[in-house]
Amino acid sequence: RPRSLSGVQATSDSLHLGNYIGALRQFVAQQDTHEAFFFIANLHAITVDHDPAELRERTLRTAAQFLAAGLDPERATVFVQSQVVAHTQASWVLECVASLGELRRMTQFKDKSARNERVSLGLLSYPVLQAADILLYHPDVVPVGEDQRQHLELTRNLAERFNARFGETFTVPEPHILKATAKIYDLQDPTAKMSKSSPTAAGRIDILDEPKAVAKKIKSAVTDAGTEIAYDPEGKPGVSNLLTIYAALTGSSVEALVSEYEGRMYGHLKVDLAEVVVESLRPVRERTQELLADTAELERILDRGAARAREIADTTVKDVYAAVGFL
Ligand code: AQP
Repeated sequence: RPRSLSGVQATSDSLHLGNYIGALRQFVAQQDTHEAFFFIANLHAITVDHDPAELRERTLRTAAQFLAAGLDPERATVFVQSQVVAHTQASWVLECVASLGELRRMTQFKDKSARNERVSLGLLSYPVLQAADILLYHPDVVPVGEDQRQHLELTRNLAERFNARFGETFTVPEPHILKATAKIYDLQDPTAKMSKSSPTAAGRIDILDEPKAVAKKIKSAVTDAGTEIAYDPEGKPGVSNLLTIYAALTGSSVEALVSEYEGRMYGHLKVDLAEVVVESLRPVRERTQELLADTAELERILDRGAARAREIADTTVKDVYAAVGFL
């Protein structure tokens, strides 16, 4: 089986619909076709100011949402990043392979450093830790959203550079970005990606939102002054985003939806989509709440996941240390 690996940051109480469609659902699909490793990135979560109690809570909540969305700890290895020390060990070595210039050029660093008053060194080296996260497991594919393409490219470059200098050690991974769902947009600003850190929650649907709130957000989604329901991301970004979400959650094609809604109004599409989203998220929200009622069991699952992850990651670190000349 090919191996798949990806992670999600523990930076919010609830994942959003972009994380769910762009990442989580791909994870769930891959647990049957791949040897799958999915982790909660808590080391990455401290690159910007954070509250320790909140981080602890969010780590568990993110894990609960992984499982509630359908990840099965028997079929996929689900773990917390900080519990596998190899990630930080490999990261240091890769930091010495990466250059300051290439890290400064990362779009996410430029955005986030402009938004934060205090810019930590970790915010700059973040993509190197991400490269370590990935390369430790020799994955064949890394399922992510479009926003991660540049970091994936850096990971590939670092792997190639390391291999050229110190001998074949890392597998050069391929991104797995599903074109149709790679970028879900903000409902209030359909030219911006739906994001945990968007200024208002009105444009973002959280997995754990109450059904009423979900319906309200969809009904007030920004569209355009026209009336035709058509897929045209340039001219009709709002409507196109609604169609993308609808298609992703129901499995029907955008073309089929466009012909189904021919001659109908935006309001009809929104009412139906609200129903689709509410019903898709309902079981995930309910299961998350159940899982969070017994965090001891959740922590046991994560301990087992970390033990399995360590078996692979520790072996890679040994190879890396030997390759660079550590005793
Ligand atoms: N809008 C999106 N559409 C499709 N995929 C998305 N992802 C994020 N937003 C969208 C994918 O979700 C995975 C986990 O995200 P993360 O926690 O690593 O990413 P993030 O970039 O921190 O998420 P946010 O919401 O955008 O937070 P901020 O605003 O802090 O940057 C990744 O695979 C990501 O591609």
